[in-house]
Amino acid sequence: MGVINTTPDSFSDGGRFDTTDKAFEHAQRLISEGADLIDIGGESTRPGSQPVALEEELDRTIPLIRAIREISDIPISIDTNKSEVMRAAVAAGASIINSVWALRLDDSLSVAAELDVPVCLMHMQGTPATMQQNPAYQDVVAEVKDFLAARIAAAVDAGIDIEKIIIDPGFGFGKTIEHNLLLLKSLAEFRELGVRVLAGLSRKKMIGTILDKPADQRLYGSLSLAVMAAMLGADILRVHDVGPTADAIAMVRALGKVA
Ligand code: 8Y4
Repeated sequence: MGVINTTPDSFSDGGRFDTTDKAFEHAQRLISEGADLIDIGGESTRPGSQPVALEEELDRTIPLIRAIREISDIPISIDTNKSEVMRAAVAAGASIINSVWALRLDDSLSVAAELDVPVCLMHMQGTPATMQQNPAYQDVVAEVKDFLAARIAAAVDAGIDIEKIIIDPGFGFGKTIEHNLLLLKSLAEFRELGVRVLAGLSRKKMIGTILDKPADQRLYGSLSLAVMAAMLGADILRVHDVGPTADAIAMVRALGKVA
């Protein structure tokens, strides 16, 4: 899964068209590098980030989804927590909902069920604004697993087909570096919940902390974590660097093909 950020500060200081245009070019690049799906988000969920207004989020994502749909059949996931954005994105051609709130906000669970598309349910402790202030767990793996089991049950109850559910431990979302490492080490356990597992580790702070490097120098650290996650059974990797990750994962796959 290749990541496209549509927040203006991450791409340009120009207007809306400029931002959408650059995001579209980036999408074309990710597709050419071998992405199997593309994640589009219009609301920053970085630590400390503030919510974005509905109209702004729609403006950032919907024209981009339409533009990608005109050139490719690649599945598009919409990273949003607003049911209005879910509806508009699916109408525009998105086919997966990525919810860092695990569909806990407003009517998002029932709307996702109604839209009848695959959903990614992610664990987060707290809210994006405050989650990194004091992350605390008794047993991070057990608690994240219990949370995801409960959200799978809620989604199935709401009418979402179990085959359409993807879970994600939510690396960096209300977790210290030690919590993140414990979750990664135990990633294989999440498969016991019986649905596909997504891991988002690319360029994250844990890499920066361990390597003492800024976000633009975290490629090798990201590739190392992508290989580990793949070997531990992750089905989908959410990454910024699609081409390099595709090579790294092709090597993991080769290992899986020999006795
Ligand atoms: C540099 C670049 C440093 C990006 C940090 C970041 C996940 C996610 C995000 C994830 C799922 C991010 C929307 C955070 N992470 N969705 N979204 N899983 N399902 N930070 O791990 O990429 S945004």
